[in-house]
Amino acid sequence: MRLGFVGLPVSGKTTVFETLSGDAASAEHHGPTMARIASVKVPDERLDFLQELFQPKKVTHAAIDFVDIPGIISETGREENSRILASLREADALIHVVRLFESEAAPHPRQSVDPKRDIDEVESEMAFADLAIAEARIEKLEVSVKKSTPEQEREKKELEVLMRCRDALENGSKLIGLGLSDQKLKLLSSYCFLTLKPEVLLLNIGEGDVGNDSILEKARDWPGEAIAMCAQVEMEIAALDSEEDRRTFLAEMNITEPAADKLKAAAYRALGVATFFTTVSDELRAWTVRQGDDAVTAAGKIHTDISRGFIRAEVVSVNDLKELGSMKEAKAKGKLRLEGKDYIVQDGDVVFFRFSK
Ligand SMILES: Nc1nc2c(ncn2[C@@H]2O[C@H](COP(=O)(O)OP(=O)(O)OP(=O)(O)O)[C@@H](O)[C@H]2O)c(=O)[nH]1
Ligand SMILES: [Mg+2]
Repeated sequence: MRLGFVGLPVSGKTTVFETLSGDAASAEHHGPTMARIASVKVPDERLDFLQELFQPKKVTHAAIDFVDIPGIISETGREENSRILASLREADALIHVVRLFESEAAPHPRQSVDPKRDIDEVESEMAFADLAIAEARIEKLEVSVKKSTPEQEREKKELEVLMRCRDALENGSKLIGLGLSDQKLKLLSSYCFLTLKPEVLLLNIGEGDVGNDSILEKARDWPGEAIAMCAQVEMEIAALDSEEDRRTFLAEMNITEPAADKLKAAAYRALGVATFFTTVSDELRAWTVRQGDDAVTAAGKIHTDISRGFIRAEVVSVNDLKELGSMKEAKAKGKLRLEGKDYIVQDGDVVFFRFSK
Protein backbone atom coordinates (compact mmCIF):
# COMPACT_ATOMS: atom_id res chain seq x y z
CA MET A 1 0.00 0.00 0.00
CA ARG A 2 1.22 3.45 -0.83
CA LEU A 3 0.39 6.60 1.17
CA GLY A 4 1.30 10.06 -0.10
CA PHE A 5 1.74 13.16 2.06
CA VAL A 6 0.27 16.42 0.86
CA GLY A 7 0.07 19.84 2.49
CA LEU A 8 1.37 23.41 2.55
CA PRO A 9 5.07 24.07 3.17
CA VAL A 10 5.98 23.87 6.88
CA SER A 11 2.93 21.78 7.72
CA GLY A 12 5.23 19.01 8.95
CA LYS A 13 5.05 16.43 6.13
CA THR A 14 8.75 15.63 6.18
CA THR A 15 8.80 15.47 9.98
CA VAL A 16 6.02 12.86 9.93
CA PHE A 17 7.60 11.04 7.00
CA GLU A 18 10.97 10.80 8.75
CA THR A 19 9.39 9.78 12.04
CA LEU A 20 7.54 6.93 10.36
CA SER A 21 10.38 5.75 8.18
CA GLY A 22 12.76 5.79 11.14
CA ASP A 23 15.96 6.03 9.21
CA ALA A 24 15.45 9.15 7.13
CA ALA A 25 18.68 8.75 5.24
CA SER A 26 17.47 5.50 3.69
CA ALA A 27 14.55 7.18 1.92
CA GLU A 28 15.07 7.28 -1.82
CA HIS A 29 14.49 10.28 -4.03
CA HIS A 30 12.43 9.75 -7.16
CA GLY A 31 11.40 11.70 -10.21
CA PRO A 32 11.83 15.28 -11.29
CA THR A 33 10.39 16.72 -8.08
CA MET A 34 12.69 14.57 -5.96
CA ALA A 35 9.80 12.99 -4.12
CA ARG A 36 11.06 10.71 -1.39
CA ILE A 37 9.80 7.20 -0.88
CA ALA A 38 10.32 5.01 2.18
CA SER A 39 8.98 1.52 2.77
CA VAL A 40 7.93 0.65 6.30
CA LYS A 41 6.89 -2.78 7.50
CA VAL A 42 3.59 -3.04 9.29
CA PRO A 43 3.84 -4.69 12.72
CA ASP A 44 1.08 -7.26 13.20
CA GLU A 45 0.71 -9.40 16.30
CA ARG A 46 -1.28 -11.96 14.30
CA LEU A 47 1.77 -12.53 12.16
CA ASP A 48 3.84 -13.06 15.32
CA PHE A 49 1.35 -15.68 16.47
CA LEU A 50 1.41 -17.48 13.11
CA GLN A 51 5.19 -17.46 13.16
CA GLU A 52 5.13 -19.34 16.47
CA LEU A 53 2.61 -21.80 15.05
CA PHE A 54 4.10 -22.50 11.62
CA GLN A 55 7.81 -21.91 12.36
CA PRO A 56 8.56 -20.67 8.83
CA LYS A 57 12.09 -19.94 7.61
CA LYS A 58 11.07 -16.48 6.50
CA VAL A 59 8.46 -13.95 7.61
CA THR A 60 7.40 -11.05 5.40
CA HIS A 61 5.28 -8.26 6.85
CA ALA A 62 2.88 -6.16 4.83
CA ALA A 63 4.58 -2.91 3.89
CA ILE A 64 3.43 0.67 3.52
CA ASP A 65 5.30 2.94 1.12
CA PHE A 66 5.25 6.56 2.22
CA VAL A 67 5.79 9.32 -0.34
CA ASP A 68 6.95 12.78 0.74
CA ILE A 69 6.68 15.69 -1.70
CA PRO A 70 7.50 19.39 -1.42
CA GLY A 71 4.77 21.63 -0.01
CA ILE A 72 2.07 22.90 -2.35
CA ILE A 73 1.41 26.63 -2.48
CA SER A 74 -0.75 28.53 -4.96
CA GLU A 75 1.97 31.06 -5.88
CA THR A 76 4.07 28.26 -7.37
CA GLY A 77 1.63 28.09 -10.27
CA ARG A 78 -0.70 25.37 -11.37
CA GLU A 79 1.56 23.73 -13.88
CA GLU A 80 4.44 23.32 -11.48
CA ASN A 81 2.10 22.15 -8.73
CA SER A 82 0.62 19.54 -11.07
CA ARG A 83 4.13 18.31 -11.71
CA ILE A 84 4.86 18.03 -8.00
CA LEU A 85 1.53 16.36 -7.29
CA ALA A 86 2.12 13.81 -10.06
CA SER A 87 4.33 11.90 -7.60
CA LEU A 88 1.17 11.09 -5.65
CA ARG A 89 -0.80 9.60 -8.54
CA GLU A 90 0.28 6.05 -7.68
CA ALA A 91 -0.78 6.46 -4.04
CA ASP A 92 -3.71 4.42 -2.72
CA ALA A 93 -4.59 7.14 -0.21
CA LEU A 94 -3.43 10.63 0.74
CA ILE A 95 -2.43 11.98 4.13
CA HIS A 96 -3.22 15.68 4.17
CA VAL A 97 -1.02 17.33 6.82
CA VAL A 98 -2.29 20.63 8.18
CA ARG A 99 -0.44 22.89 10.60
CA LEU A 100 -1.99 23.64 13.98
CA PHE A 101 1.23 24.72 15.69
CA GLU A 102 2.46 28.32 15.65
CA SER A 103 5.27 28.93 13.15
CA GLU A 104 7.02 32.04 11.92
CA ALA A 105 8.46 29.95 9.10
CA ALA A 106 5.11 29.35 7.42
CA PRO A 107 4.88 31.01 4.00
CA HIS A 108 3.69 34.59 4.10
CA PRO A 109 0.82 35.53 4.62
CA ARG A 110 -0.15 32.25 6.27
CA GLN A 111 1.61 32.51 9.64
CA SER A 112 -1.56 32.43 11.68
CA VAL A 113 -3.02 29.04 12.51
CA ASP A 114 -6.00 28.63 10.21
CA PRO A 115 -6.56 25.02 9.22
CA LYS A 116 -9.59 25.73 7.04
CA ARG A 117 -7.69 28.29 4.96
CA ASP A 118 -4.72 25.94 4.54
CA ILE A 119 -6.82 22.88 3.73
CA ASP A 120 -8.81 24.79 1.10
CA GLU A 121 -5.66 25.96 -0.64
CA VAL A 122 -4.19 22.48 -0.94
CA GLU A 123 -7.51 20.92 -1.94
CA SER A 124 -8.02 23.43 -4.70
CA GLU A 125 -4.51 22.86 -6.08
CA MET A 126 -5.30 19.14 -6.23
CA ALA A 127 -8.58 19.87 -7.98
CA PHE A 128 -6.73 22.02 -10.54
CA ALA A 129 -4.25 19.22 -11.18
CA ASP A 130 -7.14 16.80 -11.82
CA LEU A 131 -8.96 19.36 -13.94
CA ALA A 132 -5.94 19.81 -16.20
CA ILE A 133 -5.85 16.06 -16.85
CA ALA A 134 -9.60 15.85 -17.47
CA GLU A 135 -9.57 18.82 -19.86
CA ALA A 136 -6.64 17.51 -21.90
CA ARG A 137 -8.33 14.14 -22.32
CA ILE A 138 -11.72 15.68 -23.15
CA GLU A 139 -10.10 17.70 -25.91
CA LYS A 140 -8.63 14.56 -27.50
CA LEU A 141 -11.80 12.52 -27.08
CA GLU A 142 -14.02 15.16 -28.65
CA VAL A 143 -12.09 14.63 -31.86
CA SER A 144 -11.72 10.87 -31.73
CA VAL A 145 -15.35 9.99 -30.85
CA LYS A 146 -16.41 11.36 -34.22
CA LYS A 147 -14.55 8.58 -36.00
CA SER A 148 -16.26 5.26 -36.29
CA THR A 149 -13.82 2.84 -34.67
CA PRO A 150 -14.22 -0.22 -32.42
CA GLU A 151 -13.37 2.13 -29.54
CA GLN A 152 -16.12 4.60 -30.31
CA GLU A 153 -18.77 3.40 -27.85
CA ARG A 154 -16.32 3.17 -25.00
CA GLU A 155 -14.88 6.57 -25.80
CA LYS A 156 -18.33 8.13 -25.80
CA LYS A 157 -18.95 6.76 -22.32
CA GLU A 158 -15.57 7.94 -21.15
CA LEU A 159 -16.17 11.41 -22.53
CA GLU A 160 -19.50 11.62 -20.77
CA VAL A 161 -17.97 10.71 -17.38
CA LEU A 162 -15.03 13.04 -17.89
CA MET A 163 -17.36 15.95 -18.62
CA ARG A 164 -19.15 15.25 -15.36
CA CYS A 165 -15.78 15.24 -13.62
CA ARG A 166 -14.81 18.52 -15.24
CA ASP A 167 -18.02 20.20 -14.08
CA ALA A 168 -17.52 18.97 -10.53
CA LEU A 169 -13.89 20.08 -10.39
CA GLU A 170 -14.73 23.49 -11.82
CA ASN A 171 -17.23 23.88 -9.00
CA GLY A 172 -14.54 23.01 -6.48
CA SER A 173 -15.93 19.55 -5.65
CA LYS A 174 -13.79 16.49 -5.14
CA LEU A 175 -14.44 13.61 -7.53
CA ILE A 176 -14.82 11.17 -4.66
CA GLY A 177 -18.01 13.05 -3.75
CA LEU A 178 -19.66 12.22 -7.09
CA GLY A 179 -20.40 8.67 -5.95
CA LEU A 180 -19.59 7.23 -9.39
CA SER A 181 -20.50 3.61 -10.11
CA ASP A 182 -17.77 0.98 -10.31
CA GLN A 183 -18.26 0.85 -14.05
CA LYS A 184 -17.63 4.58 -14.40
CA LEU A 185 -14.69 4.47 -12.02
CA LYS A 186 -13.15 1.81 -14.23
CA LEU A 187 -13.28 4.18 -17.18
CA LEU A 188 -11.34 6.72 -15.12
CA SER A 189 -8.83 4.38 -13.51
CA SER A 190 -5.90 5.23 -15.77
CA TYR A 191 -6.03 8.93 -14.81
CA CYS A 192 -5.32 8.26 -11.12
CA PHE A 193 -7.27 11.37 -10.11
CA LEU A 194 -6.06 12.75 -6.78
CA THR A 195 -9.48 13.88 -5.63
CA LEU A 196 -10.81 10.35 -6.09
CA LYS A 197 -8.41 8.99 -3.50
CA PRO A 198 -9.41 8.46 0.12
CA GLU A 199 -7.83 11.23 2.15
CA VAL A 200 -6.91 11.20 5.84
CA LEU A 201 -6.56 14.57 7.54
CA LEU A 202 -3.59 14.79 9.89
CA LEU A 203 -3.77 17.72 12.29
CA ASN A 204 -0.19 18.50 13.23
CA ILE A 205 -0.69 20.02 16.66
CA GLY A 206 1.59 22.07 18.88
CA GLU A 207 3.35 20.57 21.90
CA GLY A 208 0.85 22.26 24.20
CA ASP A 209 -2.08 20.40 22.68
CA VAL A 210 -0.66 16.89 23.06
CA GLY A 211 -3.18 14.75 24.91
CA ASN A 212 -5.97 17.24 24.26
CA ASP A 213 -8.64 15.03 22.74
CA SER A 214 -10.99 17.87 21.94
CA ILE A 215 -8.53 19.16 19.32
CA LEU A 216 -10.23 16.92 16.75
CA GLU A 217 -13.16 19.33 16.97
CA LYS A 218 -11.11 21.46 14.58
CA ALA A 219 -11.68 18.82 11.94
CA ARG A 220 -15.43 18.84 12.46
CA ASP A 221 -16.14 19.78 8.86
CA TRP A 222 -13.77 17.22 7.39
CA PRO A 223 -15.84 14.50 5.71
CA GLY A 224 -13.37 11.62 6.16
CA GLU A 225 -10.93 10.17 8.66
CA ALA A 226 -9.03 12.68 10.80
CA ILE A 227 -6.29 12.18 13.35
CA ALA A 228 -4.20 14.53 15.48
CA MET A 229 -0.55 14.25 16.48
CA CYS A 230 2.39 16.44 17.31
CA ALA A 231 5.00 15.51 14.73
CA GLN A 232 7.78 17.21 16.65
CA VAL A 233 7.14 15.24 19.83
CA GLU A 234 6.59 11.98 17.93
CA MET A 235 9.92 12.48 16.19
CA GLU A 236 11.72 13.02 19.48
CA ILE A 237 10.13 9.88 20.93
CA ALA A 238 10.96 7.79 17.88
CA ALA A 239 14.59 8.92 18.13
CA LEU A 240 14.98 7.49 21.66
CA ASP A 241 17.19 4.43 21.80
CA SER A 242 15.32 2.05 24.05
CA GLU A 243 11.77 0.80 23.81
CA GLU A 244 11.44 1.41 27.55
CA ASP A 245 12.39 5.10 27.20
CA ARG A 246 9.92 5.45 24.39
CA ARG A 247 7.16 3.90 26.45
CA THR A 248 7.95 6.11 29.44
CA PHE A 249 7.99 9.25 27.31
CA LEU A 250 4.71 8.32 25.60
CA ALA A 251 3.08 7.75 28.99
CA GLU A 252 4.46 11.03 30.34
CA MET A 253 3.07 12.92 27.37
CA ASN A 254 -0.28 11.18 27.72
CA ILE A 255 0.02 9.67 24.24
CA THR A 256 -1.93 6.43 24.16
CA GLU A 257 -1.11 5.41 20.61
CA PRO A 258 2.14 6.21 18.76
CA ALA A 259 1.87 8.12 15.49
CA ALA A 260 2.71 5.19 13.25
CA ASP A 261 -0.07 2.99 14.65
CA LYS A 262 -2.57 5.80 14.56
CA LEU A 263 -1.81 6.66 10.96
CA LYS A 264 -1.82 3.06 9.81
CA ALA A 265 -5.18 2.41 11.46
CA ALA A 266 -6.70 5.57 9.95
CA ALA A 267 -5.38 4.78 6.47
CA TYR A 268 -6.64 1.20 6.70
CA ARG A 269 -10.06 2.48 7.72
CA ALA A 270 -10.13 5.10 4.96
CA LEU A 271 -9.11 2.55 2.36
CA GLY A 272 -11.07 -0.35 3.73
CA VAL A 273 -8.14 -2.74 3.97
CA ALA A 274 -8.22 -6.42 4.86
CA THR A 275 -5.05 -8.34 5.72
CA PHE A 276 -4.68 -12.03 4.87
CA PHE A 277 -1.82 -14.44 5.46
CA THR A 278 -0.19 -17.16 3.39
CA THR A 279 2.45 -19.77 4.07
CA VAL A 280 4.13 -20.93 0.90
CA SER A 281 7.44 -22.82 0.70
CA ASP A 282 8.52 -21.86 4.18
CA GLU A 283 7.59 -18.20 3.88
CA LEU A 284 4.89 -16.74 6.08
CA ARG A 285 3.59 -13.54 4.63
CA ALA A 286 1.00 -10.82 5.25
CA TRP A 287 -0.84 -9.26 2.28
CA THR A 288 -3.31 -6.46 2.03
CA VAL A 289 -6.41 -6.30 -0.17
CA ARG A 290 -9.39 -3.98 -0.27
CA GLN A 291 -12.37 -5.08 1.82
CA GLY A 292 -14.78 -6.79 -0.54
CA ASP A 293 -12.06 -8.24 -2.77
CA ASP A 294 -12.69 -11.85 -3.74
CA ALA A 295 -10.34 -14.83 -3.51
CA VAL A 296 -9.20 -14.52 -7.15
CA THR A 297 -8.22 -10.87 -6.66
CA ALA A 298 -6.36 -11.80 -3.50
CA ALA A 299 -4.56 -14.60 -5.37
CA GLY A 300 -3.53 -12.07 -8.01
CA LYS A 301 -1.69 -10.07 -5.35
CA ILE A 302 0.67 -13.00 -4.97
CA HIS A 303 1.05 -14.04 -8.59
CA THR A 304 -1.03 -13.77 -11.76
CA ASP A 305 -0.47 -17.53 -12.28
CA ILE A 306 -2.36 -18.23 -9.07
CA SER A 307 -5.36 -16.12 -10.04
CA ARG A 308 -5.37 -17.52 -13.58
CA GLY A 309 -5.16 -21.16 -12.50
CA PHE A 310 -7.29 -20.68 -9.38
CA ILE A 311 -9.06 -23.86 -8.31
CA ARG A 312 -10.05 -23.13 -4.73
CA ALA A 313 -8.86 -21.59 -1.50
CA GLU A 314 -8.62 -23.31 1.84
CA VAL A 315 -9.28 -20.76 4.51
CA VAL A 316 -9.03 -20.63 8.27
CA SER A 317 -9.26 -17.50 10.35
CA VAL A 318 -6.37 -16.60 12.59
CA ASN A 319 -8.80 -16.22 15.50
CA ASP A 320 -9.93 -19.83 15.12
CA LEU A 321 -6.31 -20.94 15.07
CA LYS A 322 -5.66 -18.96 18.23
CA GLU A 323 -8.65 -20.50 19.92
CA LEU A 324 -7.93 -24.08 18.85
CA GLY A 325 -4.15 -23.95 19.02
CA SER A 326 -3.25 -25.90 15.86
CA MET A 327 -4.12 -26.55 12.23
CA LYS A 328 -4.94 -30.13 13.17
CA GLU A 329 -7.57 -29.03 15.67
CA ALA A 330 -8.91 -26.43 13.25
CA LYS A 331 -9.37 -29.14 10.62
CA ALA A 332 -10.96 -31.51 13.11
CA LYS A 333 -13.45 -28.85 14.16
CA GLY A 334 -14.31 -28.04 10.54
CA LYS A 335 -12.78 -24.58 10.71
CA LEU A 336 -10.64 -25.06 7.60
CA ARG A 337 -13.11 -24.19 4.87
CA LEU A 338 -13.05 -24.76 1.13
CA GLU A 339 -13.90 -21.56 -0.69
CA GLY A 340 -14.39 -20.73 -4.38
CA LYS A 341 -13.52 -17.82 -6.64
CA ASP A 342 -16.26 -15.55 -5.32
CA TYR A 343 -15.33 -15.89 -1.67
CA ILE A 344 -14.82 -12.45 -0.12
CA VAL A 345 -11.53 -12.46 1.76
CA GLN A 346 -11.95 -11.50 5.42
CA ASP A 347 -9.47 -9.62 7.57
CA GLY A 348 -7.35 -12.18 9.43
CA ASP A 349 -7.86 -15.09 7.01
CA VAL A 350 -5.05 -17.60 6.58
CA VAL A 351 -5.37 -18.73 2.96
CA PHE A 352 -3.93 -21.75 1.15
CA PHE A 353 -4.47 -21.34 -2.57
CA ARG A 354 -4.90 -24.40 -4.77
CA PHE A 355 -4.24 -23.70 -8.42
CA SER A 356 -3.21 -25.43 -11.65
CA LYS A 357 -0.13 -24.31 -13.49
N1 LIG B 1 6.60 23.31 17.04
C1 LIG B 1 6.44 22.35 16.13
N2 LIG B 1 7.20 22.39 15.04
C2 LIG B 1 7.04 21.45 14.11
C3 LIG B 1 6.09 20.41 14.25
N3 LIG B 1 6.14 19.63 13.15
C4 LIG B 1 7.11 20.17 12.35
N4 LIG B 1 7.64 21.27 12.93
C5 LIG B 1 8.70 22.12 12.42
O1 LIG B 1 8.24 22.79 11.27
C6 LIG B 1 9.28 22.93 10.32
C7 LIG B 1 8.86 22.39 8.99
O2 LIG B 1 8.61 21.01 9.10
P1 LIG B 1 8.73 20.04 7.85
O3 LIG B 1 8.39 18.66 8.36
O4 LIG B 1 10.01 20.21 7.17
O5 LIG B 1 7.55 20.60 6.95
P2 LIG B 1 7.13 20.16 5.48
O6 LIG B 1 5.66 20.09 5.45
O7 LIG B 1 7.87 18.94 5.06
O8 LIG B 1 7.60 21.41 4.63
P3 LIG B 1 7.97 21.48 3.06
O9 LIG B 1 8.82 20.31 2.73
O10 LIG B 1 8.64 22.78 2.92
O11 LIG B 1 6.67 21.44 2.35
C8 LIG B 1 10.49 22.21 10.90
O12 LIG B 1 11.33 23.15 11.48
C9 LIG B 1 9.88 21.30 11.94
O13 LIG B 1 10.80 21.04 12.98
C10 LIG B 1 5.29 20.37 15.43
O14 LIG B 1 4.48 19.49 15.63
N5 LIG B 1 5.52 21.38 16.34
MG1 LIG C 1 9.15 18.58 3.41
